[in-house]
Amino acid sequence: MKIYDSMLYPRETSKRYVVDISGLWKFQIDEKNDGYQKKWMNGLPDPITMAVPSSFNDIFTDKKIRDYAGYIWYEKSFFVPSEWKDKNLELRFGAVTHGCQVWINGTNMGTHKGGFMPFAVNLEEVLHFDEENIVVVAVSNLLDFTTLPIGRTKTLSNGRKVVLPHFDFFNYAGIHRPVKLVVTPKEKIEDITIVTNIDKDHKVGMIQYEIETSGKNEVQVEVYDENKKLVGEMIGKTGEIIIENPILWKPKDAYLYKFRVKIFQNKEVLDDYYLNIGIRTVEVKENRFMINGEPFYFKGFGKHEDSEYRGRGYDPVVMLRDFELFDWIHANSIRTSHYPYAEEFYELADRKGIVIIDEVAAVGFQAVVKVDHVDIFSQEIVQKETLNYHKLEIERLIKRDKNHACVVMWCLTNEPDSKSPDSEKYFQEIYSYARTLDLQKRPLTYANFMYINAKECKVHQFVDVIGLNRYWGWYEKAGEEFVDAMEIFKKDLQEFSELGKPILFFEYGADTVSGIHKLPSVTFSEEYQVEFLSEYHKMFDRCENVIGEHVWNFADFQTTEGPLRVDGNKKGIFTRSRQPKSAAYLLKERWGELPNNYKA
Ligand code: BDP
Repeated sequence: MKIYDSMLYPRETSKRYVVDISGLWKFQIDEKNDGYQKKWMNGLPDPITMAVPSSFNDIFTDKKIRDYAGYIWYEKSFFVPSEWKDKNLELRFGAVTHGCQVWINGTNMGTHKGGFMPFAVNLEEVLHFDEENIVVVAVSNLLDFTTLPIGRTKTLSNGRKVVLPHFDFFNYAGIHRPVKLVVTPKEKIEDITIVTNIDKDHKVGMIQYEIETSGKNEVQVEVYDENKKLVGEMIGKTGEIIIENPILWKPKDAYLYKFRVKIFQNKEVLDDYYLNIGIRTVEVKENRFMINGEPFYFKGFGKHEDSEYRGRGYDPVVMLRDFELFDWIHANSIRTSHYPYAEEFYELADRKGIVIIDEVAAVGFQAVVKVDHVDIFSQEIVQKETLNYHKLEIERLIKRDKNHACVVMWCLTNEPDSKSPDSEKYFQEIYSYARTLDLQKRPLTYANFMYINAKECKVHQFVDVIGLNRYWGWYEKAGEEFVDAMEIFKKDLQEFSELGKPILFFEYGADTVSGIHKLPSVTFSEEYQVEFLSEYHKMFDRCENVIGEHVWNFADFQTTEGPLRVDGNKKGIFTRSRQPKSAAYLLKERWGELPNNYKA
């Protein structure tokens, strides 16, 4: 196989090397859609310079390029020394949005569908050692009913194609995450699966593990504590390691053990790899979400990977600033709305004790706007192709993120048209499939659309935690009618609580243009956002089943243009440049006071 999913995070160890080939690449837009025919895979004819990782869109001043729909091409040269001839060599892409085809030295390596997951190409048969190698990537940003997220393409009167996302974030595209040359031994560790457990008194921690390697040699596992002291070891590809008096991984109080795996042949080490793992348990018990046997209350945000110029491209500076702000505002959790984030985000969340609800890019199932009055779940293509692809993306997500202590729940869709009769069989299949994949048996959730109430919704029956996205008082009865909005909200919440499951607010918020102040408040002012959130908090405090609050959104973010959007979605508690609006101080105060086990 020349192109394949690559879920183990690339790390340097005594037996592995990683060379980051991100930076400045060659770039060309395929405006005439003839790059393939004109053999651009052998080298771009008229390239300009492009940053990797980044979205290409916001680098340009030309609107036609920013909004371009179709193929964009990237090229880069790299070298590999002949000293590495006996190694396994691959080029690994953290994520390319939304799909691509890759060539190495003119050889077609295959295609990858999906914009948020890592994949690699094997260089073995195509590489020129000690000479220049060329990688060319043709990237598509097109959307349809079988992509995740879902959208469509529209042709304007002048013949130009534009993408019509069925979702409320800009359709950024490009090589969004780092590209790395990964050098590993021929016989290597392919996969590790960890399940941790603790006894009732928290005196004994258990680490069950399964390791896959590409060969037959013996595997040795060592567990080190944070003082680098060896606290457990074992020989064999599967087993259980007992840790006496373990220090547990807790929200905002993380502790990580180093789980080191080596392949041995006689006394020689063939491969060496490690994971940073936390010992913790998660489960839903009646109407509570338990971490380490104790009820947990979620305080935090739905977010986006979004920042100026970079668009959706990974940037460690932006990521670190975001984590700094999570601490400042006393947030303990994040939902990776509306797609899986860069792997580095989860590594840091493990370290910082930020709890993650990990979401697959299944957004755009037409609850918000019924384009052309189409009931999306009644489409044959959706029930077949999209369903299978949705399952594949869940499988990939769980495979990539299964060992992160920070990940406590999987969110398998955002705001689908769950009123549609055909949504029921679709999601029955999705949820029952997902339950077979995670050995940690993490709870499953979804985000319900506000216009589909508890009686109409056909999805909540399949989940462990009901996620609600609510904008009563914004899209419905905003401003002076707010009191009436709260009456609708009360009834709506009451009906969902009667289902007896835990309820997590995944979205609530109001667009707020930073700097607009008005007394008394008006919509879009900072005062209105503060009042809006305060009224929602009263409802959450009164409802026994509410186990958490994630404000929409952490920061302002870019969307498609339209009359409801002022240079993007302005529901951020922070501006797009990560500075606080007034509501940030309200949340800081509230969340500083609410303990992690609020409502225990
Ligand atoms: C919900 C979506 C989210 C939007 C938000 C909003 O889940 O992506 O950005 O509402 O309208 O429909 O602000």
